[in-house]
Amino acid sequence: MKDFSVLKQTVKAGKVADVRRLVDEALGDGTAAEEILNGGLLAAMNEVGQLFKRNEVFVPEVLVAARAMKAGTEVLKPHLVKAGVKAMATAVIGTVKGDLHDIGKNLVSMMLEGSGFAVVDAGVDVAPEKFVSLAKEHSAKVVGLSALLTTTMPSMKGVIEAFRAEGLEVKVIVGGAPVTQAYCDDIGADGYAPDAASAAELAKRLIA
Ligand code: B12
Repeated sequence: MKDFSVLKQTVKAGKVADVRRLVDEALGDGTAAEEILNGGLLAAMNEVGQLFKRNEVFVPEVLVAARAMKAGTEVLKPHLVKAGVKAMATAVIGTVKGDLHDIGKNLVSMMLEGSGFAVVDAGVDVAPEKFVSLAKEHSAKVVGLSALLTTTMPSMKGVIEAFRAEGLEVKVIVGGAPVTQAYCDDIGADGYAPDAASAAELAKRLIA
């Protein structure tokens, strides 16, 4: 595995232009986009998450790092998507009603695209009816729901009920920091994944 320590440090420091340049250079050296994503950008964000948990950094630092990570992922995106060739199915993804957190949702969206899905991003604060109408409009096979607040998690159940009421054949997957496999089972979702890479694997498995 390539040494991504400089890239990780630069993400953590929030240096947007430098992150873009380093990602570009790594691609130029022939490093696979997925390796840069996992070993550099996501690894750096993961470390920031650990520091945040231990109260060694605070929300502003997390946001600054997330912005730099996002800039890096934008450089990678066309390469990740290219690797996935033709879209095998459409996925609709969004953050549930009342919830404005979108960093994790955007990562999942990107990994889904990287795995060959066409992704319709419903955005944040998405009402159940909106998920249903977008899934219908785009004939989605997978719908991804993200929630970062314990207060907005129950809205996931509402979305699942809305889909079941319509009798739509979609696989609903759920995730976000407070969501667990137990919660997924409890609300009758089709699957749960703890991170973006496993979310994409799960989605592929569910439609296979
Ligand atoms: C950044 C952040 C913010 C930013 C959001 C910016 C943005 N554009 O997203 C801002 C500052 C706006 C914010 C606001 C608030 N926040 Co906030 N925020 C965070 C923070 C620090 C990081 C979240 C994050 O982006 N993590 C990084 C990403 C990569 O991780 P992730 O989202 O978990 O996603 C991964 C997985 O969960 C999974 N995944 C995610 N979605 C999905 C979906 C599917 C389908 C699947 C399969 C997988 C999956 O894959 C992702 C990638 O690996 C967390 C703390 C934390 N440790 O989580 C608090 C946190 C979530 N926030 C919290 C709170 C309380 C708030 C506010 C209410 C604060 C306030 N008083 O105003 C508001 C709420 C606004 C709202 N209505 O949503 C609390 C929630 C507590 C709780 N028990 O509910 C937390 C836990 C902080 C804390 N310890 O108190 N926040």
